[in-house]
Amino acid sequence: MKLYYAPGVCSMAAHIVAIEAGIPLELTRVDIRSEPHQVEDGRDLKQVNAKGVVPVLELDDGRLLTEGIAILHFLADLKPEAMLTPAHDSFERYRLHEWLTFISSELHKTFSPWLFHPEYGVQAADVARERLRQRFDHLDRHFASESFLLGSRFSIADAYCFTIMNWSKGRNLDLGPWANLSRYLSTIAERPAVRKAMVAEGLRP
Ligand SMILES: N[C@@H](CCC(=O)N[C@@H](CS)C(=O)NCC(=O)O)C(=O)O
Repeated sequence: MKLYYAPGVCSMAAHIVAIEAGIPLELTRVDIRSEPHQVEDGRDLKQVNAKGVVPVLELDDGRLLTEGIAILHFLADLKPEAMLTPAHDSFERYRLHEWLTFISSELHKTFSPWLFHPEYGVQAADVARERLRQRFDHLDRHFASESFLLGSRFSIADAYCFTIMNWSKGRNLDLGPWANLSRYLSTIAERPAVRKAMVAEGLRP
């Protein structure tokens, strides 16, 4: 299987989950700063995914899966023994969806595009930062008593949350005031799978 990725962006969640689950992935790098976004083999990303974004998972039979959350579920379901998602018939499964939706709509799409595209302007960036700070409050309250988003066990939601929260660096969002959230992120950063993914993507030595 092949993961189309760009270093440090939302595709890193799928990369982390694959390593956590012991699923070998071939990594195909995409330059999302170039226009059009160029795949390392020279193709325009839109030839792979008409939506023009990563992540894209290419299965061995050639089928393509897009949308990060769908890819995270797919990978976790390939290796249920890794227990990266709660059982299908459990209430916890809905908690997982609750967190994944929160990360996607409240964190991911508030960081990006508002804090990544200067053309939106300083005012839009300030509004986005304020919205994010409120979301950080919510996470910080949660991590006052819980180790992971689902309580005591790491899940695909943590891989996604860590990946997006890692964008705070360099976005004028000092996480100092959110001590519980900061502790959580430091713990996740030291997981072997997370370290391995970050090293492979050139984010740490
Ligand atoms: N809805 C998509 C969004 C993916 C997305 O926003 N990918 C970003 C990187 S985090 C991207 O490829 N951006 C390039 C662009 O917008 O041109 C998902 O959740 O997978």
